[in-house]
Amino acid sequence: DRIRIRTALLSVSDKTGITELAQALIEQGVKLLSTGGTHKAIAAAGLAVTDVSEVTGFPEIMDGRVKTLHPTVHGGLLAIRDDAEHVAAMKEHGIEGIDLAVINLYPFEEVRAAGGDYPTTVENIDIGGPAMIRASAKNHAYVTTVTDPSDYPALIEALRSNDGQTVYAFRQKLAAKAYARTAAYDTAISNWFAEALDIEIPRYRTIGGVLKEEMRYGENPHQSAGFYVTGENRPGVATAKLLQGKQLSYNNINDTDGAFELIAEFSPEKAPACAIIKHANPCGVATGPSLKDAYLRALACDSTSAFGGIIAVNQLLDAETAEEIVKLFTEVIIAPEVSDEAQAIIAAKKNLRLLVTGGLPDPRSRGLTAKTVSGGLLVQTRDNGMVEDIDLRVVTKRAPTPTELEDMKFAFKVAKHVKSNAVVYAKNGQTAGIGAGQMSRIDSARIAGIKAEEAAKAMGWAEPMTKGSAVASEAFFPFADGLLSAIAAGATAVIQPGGSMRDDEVIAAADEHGVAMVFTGMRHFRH
Ligand code: 93A
Repeated sequence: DRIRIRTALLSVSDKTGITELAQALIEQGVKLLSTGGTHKAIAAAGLAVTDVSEVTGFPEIMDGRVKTLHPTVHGGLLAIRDDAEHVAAMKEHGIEGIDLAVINLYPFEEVRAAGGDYPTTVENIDIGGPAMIRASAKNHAYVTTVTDPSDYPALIEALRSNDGQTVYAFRQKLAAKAYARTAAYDTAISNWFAEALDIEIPRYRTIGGVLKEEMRYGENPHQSAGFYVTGENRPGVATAKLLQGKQLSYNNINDTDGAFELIAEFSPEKAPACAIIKHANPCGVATGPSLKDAYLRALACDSTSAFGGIIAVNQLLDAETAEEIVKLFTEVIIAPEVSDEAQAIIAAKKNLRLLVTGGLPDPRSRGLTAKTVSGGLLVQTRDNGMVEDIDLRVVTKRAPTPTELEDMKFAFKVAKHVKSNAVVYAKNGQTAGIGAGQMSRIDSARIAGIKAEEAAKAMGWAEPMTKGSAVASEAFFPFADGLLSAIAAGATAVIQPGGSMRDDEVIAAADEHGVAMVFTGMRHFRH
């Protein structure tokens, strides 16, 4: 159960805490072996350390590509200490046991996240490190494997309190972590290839990440949760800078991601745009002549739900917009950039979190989404589909007017980010009513209509904005009823994927009411 550590191999890219650890190991009488850079760091602290090439009798070659990949090292890590044959082999080949491997890997994830060029990223694929981690972790009956500098204090404490020994349970836990580390590492490499080559999901494509922060709880207080970064080079909530406010919760992160991915659909070159999100669904989205107008127009759609919401904007957050935002209780703001003045205004609201991403994600770029099911993992490419003008097919007698067409496209973009069944009314680049997450499409259409009426009351408008609006449905109308409900609410133009068995019935209903309808041929389910 207890194994005394006599020899340790230290090979780390992240040198954090390495000299302190080396010092503590020496105090326990441990002999240290190390690779080039790590050796240099430890020796520079005046500590006794042997270069691993002295042990292997082989120099580091090929720019360090081969430094520890040697039978002397791997034999030392893998030998079963009480197996007569293994012991004989060690003797015969002059192999000494290595009882502790302290390894952290070339910073592949960091290089990838920083958008390193192809050859640099490839060169940062560590081979010897994972090999040693996996070897020593396999042999956890005898060998201790440490892959994370944050575990050094626990190791030091374990050795000090156990007379220089580690116990089996401790080594087991570290072994489990070791394989999680190499798995996450290889996942990052594989996903980087997929991204760089723009290829489809091959059989073994995986999802993995490195803990960014532990959350106080998950979706509910009795659930534990953590936020992991995958290293994907994509501006968003995972890599954003929190300029102020307390840590984001699990739900905040989920909602903020939804908000930012939605707003990224709206090019800042075309118009300032703002989205307000609640429970991962937008409760208002709008463009405007200014960002302030866009915010106010988004807010007008459903000012009740916007309370405690999450706001995303598609360009620099300016002072006049910030002035408006702080008037209402908001949980999080996420923006590509923020002006100093706007930041100062937001600073007055201590609890309001402000996230800055440095840019917008490309809605067309490939990526993965994942969801667990019992005993499985559902992985798919991100919904990066975007409907182009050329995809649109007018199916009614009346073609949409240019204004209707703009509103249709706007509404369909928003609908893509609304939980199914999604029905979105829009007018003049502003959502007029959003129906989300219902089990039948007609209910979503009705709810969106009701919300629009409530908004009109709240804003003191003569009529709901659905009058003369365009309506989008993220999937086809299976029956004419949903469409008729939208027409009753005042929609004059409809955009939907089409493809229902009853398309003819739906088209006939549209024609009967002089409504223009286009099919996109693309569906945006979101569950
Ligand atoms: O290029 S490698 O894949 N080849 C190796 O044989 C090897 N052995 C250790 N990279 C290798 N390492 C890695 O070097 C370790 O995982 C660690 O990240 C790094 C430490 O190098 P240095 O001590 O020279 O800074």
